[in-house]
Amino acid sequence: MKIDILTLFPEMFEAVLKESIIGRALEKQLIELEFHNIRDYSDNKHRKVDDYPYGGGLGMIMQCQPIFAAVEAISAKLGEKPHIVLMSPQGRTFDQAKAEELSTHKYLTILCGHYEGIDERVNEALVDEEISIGDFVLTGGEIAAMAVVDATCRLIPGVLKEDASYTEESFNRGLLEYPQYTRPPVFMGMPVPEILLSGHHENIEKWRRYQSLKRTWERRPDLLAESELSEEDRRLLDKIKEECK
Ligand code: 4GM
Repeated sequence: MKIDILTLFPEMFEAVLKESIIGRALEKQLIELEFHNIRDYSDNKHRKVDDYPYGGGLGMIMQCQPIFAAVEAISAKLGEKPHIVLMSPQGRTFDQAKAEELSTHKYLTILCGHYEGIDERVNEALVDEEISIGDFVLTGGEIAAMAVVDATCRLIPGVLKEDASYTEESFNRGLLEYPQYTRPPVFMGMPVPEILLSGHHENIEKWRRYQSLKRTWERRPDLLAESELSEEDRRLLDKIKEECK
């Protein structure tokens, strides 16, 4: 998969995406990232990329011309039109299912906005979908784009040590994770739950499933409606609900 990123601040990405797991995936050429400075595509002698909004109002709007030119250059280099995503607070909220969908594209282009927004004709003519990482406003789309790139790239086969599909498509899917512990067994008087030290794998699996269900019920009951629950899960859930009365 290749991801092209259109931004006014390409330097913002470097420190974040060259690190750790994504950095290794880049080295192994499992993914390719290319950053494009929108300003480089401005046909204005002052490299201007924004202007005042028609009809008046506060702030500046990103102009069509540099963005159209950048997309044209990317498409020409790829030999086809990539799937184009605009990061924006007006988009559909990003989630794991969207990350999985994006990870199947050969060519993805992510457009980061700035200022008070982007000329709507960019949306109409170029953008395939608008994505938001949550209901809040950022000064630019870059931080949102980094979250999308990270969540998408870790799903590409070979990027994680263990295949993400192994943990994420397994039965824990759709529920919150159970609590985890590592050494030492007691830290500042706080012990690790005894069952995890017992070596009894069947009981450990049961305990973890119970903890996942409990957390999901307590913190994100909305997720339970979408998750696939077994008879045993429903029995455990009834017990959890009974206990918190
Ligand atoms: C307006 C239009 C994304 C503002 C396009 C971007 C929040 C998110 C911006 C833009 C952003 C988000 C820049 N703020 N919630 N600001 O994903 O890219």
